[in-house]
Amino acid sequence: MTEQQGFADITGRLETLAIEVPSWAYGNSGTRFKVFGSAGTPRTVHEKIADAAAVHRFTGLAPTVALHIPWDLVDDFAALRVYAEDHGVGLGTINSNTFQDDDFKLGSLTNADPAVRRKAVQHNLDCIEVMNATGSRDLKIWLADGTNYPGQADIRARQDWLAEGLAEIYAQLSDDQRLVLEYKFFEPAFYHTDVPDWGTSFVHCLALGDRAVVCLDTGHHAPGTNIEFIVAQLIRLGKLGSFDFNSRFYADDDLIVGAADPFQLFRIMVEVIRGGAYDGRPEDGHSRAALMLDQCHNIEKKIPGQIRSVLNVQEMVARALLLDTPDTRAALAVAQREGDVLAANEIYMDAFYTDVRRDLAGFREERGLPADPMAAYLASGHQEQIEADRVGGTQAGWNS
Ligand code: PSV
Ligand code: MN
Ligand code: MN
Repeated sequence: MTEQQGFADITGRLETLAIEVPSWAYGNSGTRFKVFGSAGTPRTVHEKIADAAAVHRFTGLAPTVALHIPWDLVDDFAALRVYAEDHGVGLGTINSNTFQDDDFKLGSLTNADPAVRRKAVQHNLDCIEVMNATGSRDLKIWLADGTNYPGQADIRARQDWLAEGLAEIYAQLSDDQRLVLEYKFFEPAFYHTDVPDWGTSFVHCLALGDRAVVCLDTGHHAPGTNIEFIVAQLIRLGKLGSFDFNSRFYADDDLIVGAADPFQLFRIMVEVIRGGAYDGRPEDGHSRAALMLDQCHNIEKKIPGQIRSVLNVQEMVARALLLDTPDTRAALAVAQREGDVLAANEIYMDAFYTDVRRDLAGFREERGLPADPMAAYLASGHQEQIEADRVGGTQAGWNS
């Protein structure tokens, strides 16, 4: 098999790649040490959506943008939907936020105080109202809930409260909406977290029903965790709902996906494809996993940062699809069956090492897109234009 033939085999599947970008990637972000301002940063939700639309225009890869509530709160979400569609993108996942209100200091859905739990449930119900107006399918819940000290709280009772709160929220979803429960092993809580791992997310989703699924954020695991194994297992169980893609060197770094470890991104996409969660074959019980980004661009420009991110995903998806062409799949199956460890590994690594960049440039051109979206964006004058236009007002930040 030559590289050229291999690439020709995957273009149809590559065309279906869609990556959801987060509105908060366009706002200023930083660490607890400093949030740096940058020229051209959006001042409104509308400007964040316009930036997301620019990423889609140059890459053809990012047709939807996720919102975070209340960071992206507006009076009229139906009008925001029309605004987004006029710009060529749709509104995607609605992320609820119960981690920036003083009332949630000791927990939200898991708080010992029933009044606080009620407030947390209500916020999520409000988010479902937003979804009804935006036409969004997914409500994504990530909880900062946890404790810092052993004995601080009844960690078992908190699981029961969590189950009750989630059930109340789930009951309000329509038949075509999903609850997506994200896990994270630590931070901001340092002793225990109430949804720390895929197993905990899984058991809550299982109790809720078919439309409750797990979100896997690639930055939310202990170093050395075999994430692609979790991916394979969740797909087997029919519970992998979505990804929050980013990359990390140490903790939840939220860096550009594929920047730290492109091979890990490849391995993850191999399992997504292998499990049917890339193409989605509902007749075989496979639904597509939503591929989202959850990143912050603390020091680099935001739109180019997002362009680089979606291109990195496209590149690793292409290489992973190469492993799934009929001949290669058959050869790998033979090597695995025969216990030929080195041959199997060589076939796998061959796909990873295949340089698809030239083929991807041609693929884009054939579809009326720039061969090199990053260069085209930088040459377009768009960045200079928004930097000149967006003076005055308050720049949107990670929390506004
Ligand atoms: C938490 O670390 C998280 O990954 C959740 O997805 C939040 O919604 C997001 O980050 C905020 O950036
Ligand atoms: Mn996340
Ligand atoms: Mn995170």
